This record gives sequence, C-alpha cells and structure tokens, in this order.
Amino acid sequence: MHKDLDPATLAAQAGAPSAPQSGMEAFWLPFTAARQFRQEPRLLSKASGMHYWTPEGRQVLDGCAGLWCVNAGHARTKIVQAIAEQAAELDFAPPFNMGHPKAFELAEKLVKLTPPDLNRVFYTNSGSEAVDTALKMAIGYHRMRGDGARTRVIGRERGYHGVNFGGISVGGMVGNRKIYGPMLPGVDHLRHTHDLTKNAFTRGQPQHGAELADDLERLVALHDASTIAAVIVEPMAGSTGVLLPPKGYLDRLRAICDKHGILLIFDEVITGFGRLGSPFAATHYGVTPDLMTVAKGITNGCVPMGAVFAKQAIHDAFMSGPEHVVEFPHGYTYSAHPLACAASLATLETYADEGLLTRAATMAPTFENAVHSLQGLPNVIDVRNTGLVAAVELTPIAGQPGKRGFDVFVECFQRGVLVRVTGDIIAMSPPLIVEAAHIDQMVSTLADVIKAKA
Ligand code: PXG
Repeated sequence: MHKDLDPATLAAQAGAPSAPQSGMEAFWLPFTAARQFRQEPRLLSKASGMHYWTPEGRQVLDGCAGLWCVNAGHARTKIVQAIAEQAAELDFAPPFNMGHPKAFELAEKLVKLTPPDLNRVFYTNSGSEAVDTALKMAIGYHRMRGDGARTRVIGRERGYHGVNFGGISVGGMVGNRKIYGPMLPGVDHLRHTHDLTKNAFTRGQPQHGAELADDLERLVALHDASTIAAVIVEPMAGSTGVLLPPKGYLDRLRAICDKHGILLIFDEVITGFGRLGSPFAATHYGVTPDLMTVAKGITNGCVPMGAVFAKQAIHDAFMSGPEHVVEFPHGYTYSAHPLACAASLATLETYADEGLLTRAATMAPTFENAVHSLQGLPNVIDVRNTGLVAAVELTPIAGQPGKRGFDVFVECFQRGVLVRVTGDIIAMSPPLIVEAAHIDQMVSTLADVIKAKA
C-alpha cells in the first residue's frame, strides 16, 4: 500500500469516484464527509495571495480565507520570514514561570487594538482552547470574589464555540454535541436570532429581533442571577451560517448582563481581526464584552494560536494569595509559542501596513451588491452580509438536508472557487486583500453553480 500521496495518481483517480484513494487511510479527517472525500479528494498543495493550487496545478480562488483565518492572504513574505527566523533563533521556551520577549511585545500590541477595557491577554493555541479558557476565567473570577455560586454558563442556540467540552456545552449546533453525552452541567441556552420570515435578504444587520436578548431575563428568572457566571455569544455567528445580530440586540444583552452581574463573553474567533470592517466586532458594534476570545486571524492562520482578552478587574481578581503560588492554574505547553508570537507580530504589521483591519468596510458595498445579485436565483431563500462575509441560504432538498449545499460547494471547487458550506448555507469570507475582480469571479461562479444545480 502506498504511504505517500501521489499527485498523478490522485489526478487519474479523480474521474473514478468509486475507487478508494490509496495512501489516504491513516489520517482520520476532521469535520469531513470522509467517505465522499476519499473517493474524490480535494487537495491543496500551494497557496499565494488570493489563491490555492491543487497538486495537479489547478488554481482555486480562496473565497473563505482558508477557514476564516488567512485575512492578509496566503504566504505573505513578512510573516513567512518572521516564522523562519524565529524557528532558528528560539524554537521553544517554556511558558510556565518563564517567558520570552516576543510574548510580552505581542501582548502590548494586541491590547492597543482591542477596546481599551480589554487590556489583559492570555494565549492559547486555538479558538476552542480560548473558549474553554474564557469559561474558566469567568467561573474562577466569581469564585475569587467570594461569589462562588455563580457557576452556570449560558450559550445560545446555533452558537459555535469550538469542539472542546466547554465549547460544545455552550455551543448550540446539535450535530456537534448530540453524540457526546451530558457535557458540562449547569448550562443553558438563549434562543438564536435567525428569522427568515421577518429578515430575509437583509443587507447588514436585521431590523427585527433585538427583543430576543430578553431571553436572558427568562433564564435569570428560571435559574436566578446569583447562579449565573457568564453568557457567551458570537457577536456575529459565523460557523452556523452567518447570522448577524439584530439591530440593538448586543446592546440589550450587555445591559441585561450588567443589571444582573453576569459577565458577557464575545467569541470573536471569526469576527476578530477585521472581518466586519473594524478590528473586532466589539469595536464595530460599539459593545464591549468582559472577556473576548480570538484565534484564526491573530496569526493569519500560519501558526496555530488563540487568545482571551480580559478586563483588568477580572485579571486582578485572581492576583491574591502567597506570591510563590500560581494564581490562575491554567495554561498550555504551547501558550505563547515563539513561532506563533513571531507570526502574530508580523501579521499585525502586515495588517497595519496595508490597512487591512478596516479594508472590509471599504470593500463591503461592492461585496454586498455582488452577493445580493444572487437573490431571485432558484432555491435561494436568503442572502445576508456584513463587511467581507456573506451567506447564501438554499432550500434544502426534501428528505436530504445539507445535500444541495454540499453539491454546490463541491461544484464550486471543481470550477475553481473555494467556498464554505454548512448545511444548505454557502458562506463566503475572502481574504481582506480581495479585489473587485475576485468578488466577480466568486459570485458569478456561485450563480452558475446554483443555476446548474437547480
Ligand atoms: N469559536 C468560533 C466562533 C469559531 O468560529 C472556534 C471557536 C474554534 O476555533 P478552533 O481554532 O478551535 O477551530 C471557531 C472555529 C466552519 C468552521 O465551517 C468554523 C470554525 C472551525 C471549523 C469550521 O465555518 N471556527
């Protein structure tokens, strides 16, 4: 049996979908329709700027910034060099009771981008770890203040907060949680905000639904505020299919949290680093959470890294007890990994040099008009967008939910455009360096495929 991937064999077998792919058995694929994939593998072997190339040399336009992470485009020289130089200079430094200069330099730079109150940063290696870290910070914070009954955490239906046990507990995507047992105890969920009967084909934030934030009052009435540590939401829900917050919703959630002493956590793993047209959704919507999780764009996707930003008061609540004892018993071997810090510093420079953290706002009108031109095509039941992110929702095929969306995704890839699929929703979130011609290609390919699959 072949152990190596052979591009020529892969290309030859692409036309023979029933033949299992050799050399592909050992890798247990993440979040993949694996049996379909092995029959018809979609491989990427090179990337630059707005494009990927397959092993056979076919160019593919990146319509989703890798996986919502390559915000400055692929293989950016400054970032590539920074990683290479860092690997040669300091490959690893233990993060516990030790440090290295770039971790501190990066922290200072990061907190200049966040809302001023969020001035402490804790490093993780992924969004999932950032979420679990933030939940621990929230519960630990109340306990450190002598309010230890506040252990309950509230998520939201259709929320995606990664795949660790904390994240799937507060998450609300049933397919990601139903087979994993009871998860964290003491969790409840707000209703989601998606309502196509009122808000279909909205450009930007939906008009209707601010009152859905009052669902938190219902949960407070049920559980009592004295048992609730925190509420976690994606300010714009990405993974579930791009659900924008209704106008006024986030402010209302913030006000209800304040009224009851509940911490508000924004999961900005997708919205962080410029996706909406501001550095963060918090800055974009003018609502500051108490804790904020990021990942993905923090290193332009080049080296795994995540982070949690915290208000100083939350950080300071932990700073008690004897000075030789660890105050926050949490952290990862690779927290503040030197390669990730170097990649992130170079990423932030690239974002600043090219104005990328606000470029989505400049490109948004072009992108918005292009994606809304899909309204009226067969089976398109909604188009929604903000900044450089959009979703097109399709009618599910009766009895086969997700099939139409998946077929559209596969066919777009065949025609040279990578989009993202979740159920019957196609999402687009190109690198923030995207130009109008790329938007045209992306949207016209999608239009052709939707028509062909109708
Ligand atoms: N929170 C949010 C809001 C995310 O979008 C995570 C946490 C977890 O991050 P890590 O780095 O642990 O994957 C995410 C990740 C998709 C898709 O299909 C989105 C994500 C991950 C995988 C697929 O849209 N987002």
